[in-house]
Amino acid sequence: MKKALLFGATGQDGSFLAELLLSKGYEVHGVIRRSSSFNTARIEHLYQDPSIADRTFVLHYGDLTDGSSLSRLIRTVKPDEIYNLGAMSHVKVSFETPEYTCDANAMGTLRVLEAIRESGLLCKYYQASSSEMFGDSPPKQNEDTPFRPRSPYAVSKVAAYWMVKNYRESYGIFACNGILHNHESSRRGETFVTRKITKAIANIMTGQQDKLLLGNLDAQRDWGYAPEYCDAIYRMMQHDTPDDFVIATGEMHSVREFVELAFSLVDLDWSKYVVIDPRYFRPTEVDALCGDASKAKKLLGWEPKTTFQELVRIMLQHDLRSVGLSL
Ligand code: NAP
Ligand code: F7E
Repeated sequence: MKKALLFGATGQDGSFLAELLLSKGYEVHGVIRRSSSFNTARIEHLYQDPSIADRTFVLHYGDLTDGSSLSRLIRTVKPDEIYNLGAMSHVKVSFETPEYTCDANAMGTLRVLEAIRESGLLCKYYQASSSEMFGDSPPKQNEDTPFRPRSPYAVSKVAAYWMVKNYRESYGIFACNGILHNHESSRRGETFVTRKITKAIANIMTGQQDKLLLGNLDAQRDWGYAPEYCDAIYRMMQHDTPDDFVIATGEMHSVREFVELAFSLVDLDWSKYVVIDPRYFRPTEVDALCGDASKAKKLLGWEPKTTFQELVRIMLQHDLRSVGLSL
């Protein structure tokens, strides 16, 4: 039985990846942070009691800012594969907490790579790189597009990306960068724009909210469906050579289009509810991200399936159901 160690297990992608690895027969070790409130909602359905002798899902406390916890975990779990999905992942918040963002995202990556090197384990490593690294490099972005990061988050991810490449080249570690464009689901954090919109519509429909405050409606993103992107992550780690891959749908839509479509599905006029609030503008914006995933298609046989229209419907349906409504 293969063992996987998963940083960011409580996040959107971590929860889907844990499900995928368990379905493939892995023993999955998830790393969680101590929090004053519960942060395990997305993986509660996977929980296995510690008294189960042959349990396949095990949670450990750890933190990417705590090097000794990382070394200890790698030494004791002895994973075959490490997936580093842990990060301070909110671009706007990274402008407020730049030092912490770089510590967790860039130094955190270095700490894990160094712990692998020092352990001498032959274990594979996946890095959650991001399309944000492309910044204002025009679309379509592929593996050869220059990085022009526009936020502390993006800078931290660029540093981590190069660290991964350096450890691959210097020490022969099987280490991959997945350069994923935006991917969403019903488990998306509620402060990211897509989920903020679908949650707000459910609240508006039940009279719990009357306005939706948003920032830049003109930004364009390439939005895919998170479970499919986790399948791409897994495929990268099973490929015969370690490599870097862009994962994307190749289709771009504006925030305004997302808003229009989501409100139209419940027959509401979005312009009556949406208010532009400059607090949600970013000091520097990334205007247009759209990926070219032809390398992943060719080498991994990966292709996106869920369309933009289906994605909006899936997310909205979930949030409506949670308040007793349906499309
Ligand atoms: P997410 O929902 O925000 O999850 C982030 C995870 O990282 C959570 O489990 C979080 O724990 C954990 N974490 C945060 N700081 C940590 C620290 N100091 N030590 C250990 N764990 C820490 O993000 P996601 O959408 O699943 O994305 C997964 C990864 O892919 C992230 O690295 C993100 O930057 C990257 N990415 C995401 C997208 C996207 O569109 N979703 C695209 C490209 C790249 P808590 O639950 O305790 O907060
Ligand atoms: O913003 C605009 C905002 O926060 C998308 C992360 O997963 O994907 C994500 O980063 C766009 C931006 O995602 C609001 O200005 C307008 O242009 O949903 P978002 P993001 O910044 O693209 C990348 C690939 C990652 O790697 C990140 O980890 O929407 N926008 N109004 C707004 N954004 C938010 N959050 N809230 C608003 O009210």
